[in-house]
Amino acid sequence: MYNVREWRHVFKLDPNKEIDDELLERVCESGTDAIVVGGSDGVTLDNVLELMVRVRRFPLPCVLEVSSLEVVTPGFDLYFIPAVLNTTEADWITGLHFEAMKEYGELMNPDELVVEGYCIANPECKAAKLTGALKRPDAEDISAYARLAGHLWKLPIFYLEYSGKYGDVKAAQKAADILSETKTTFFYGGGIKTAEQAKEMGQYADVVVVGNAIYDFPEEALKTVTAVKNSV
Ligand code: 1GP
Repeated sequence: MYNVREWRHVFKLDPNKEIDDELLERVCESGTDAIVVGGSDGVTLDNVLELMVRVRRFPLPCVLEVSSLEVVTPGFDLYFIPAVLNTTEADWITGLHFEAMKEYGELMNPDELVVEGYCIANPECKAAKLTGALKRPDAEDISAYARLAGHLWKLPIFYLEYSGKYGDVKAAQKAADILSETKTTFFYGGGIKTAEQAKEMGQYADVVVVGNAIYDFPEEALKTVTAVKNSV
């Protein structure tokens, strides 16, 4: 069984975006610790399955980040289940999770399920609009959400999500301090376009997530793996 605590870097691939075989091979052989399949828009069972089969040819963990019940399918190593800490809509905290347990609970292997406590810090991103996380948390709020995830709920993952926008490094540093005393793994994702940014966030986050840059700036995105792994 894979242990996210040992990871430093992951690439998040969007099933709704095109990636050719050559780039996919370079991404999967880059030394990244895992591929997370997930997105907020146009994610279907068909495009999830297609991407899973292509990633599966490579010997690294392949994770589905579940954004809707329709795309849940066997075949992934792990299933990341987001619970949005800073939403006002209960559906995104326990509502959809309850439906999933009711519908598929008996079929699921609990060892493969990993809850991510999401703090969505960029209210302009699609995930924020979709889940009703519309108030921008400041650094103090982010610290409180980190405590909520790490100290109170003791979740496996705290995910500071700035999707599409590079985040507040000081806030990440404070969250890292808080979570260093816990068993919660700190994921940072959002707006990483360069190796320098990856290295900067990699000083604080346990795991740095790189998404859009794979499609927009592939050469630079590939350099983020070594940058994170060399950051301390
Ligand atoms: C999105 O955190 C990930 O869920 C990565 O964000 O696409 O901005 O790299 P970017």
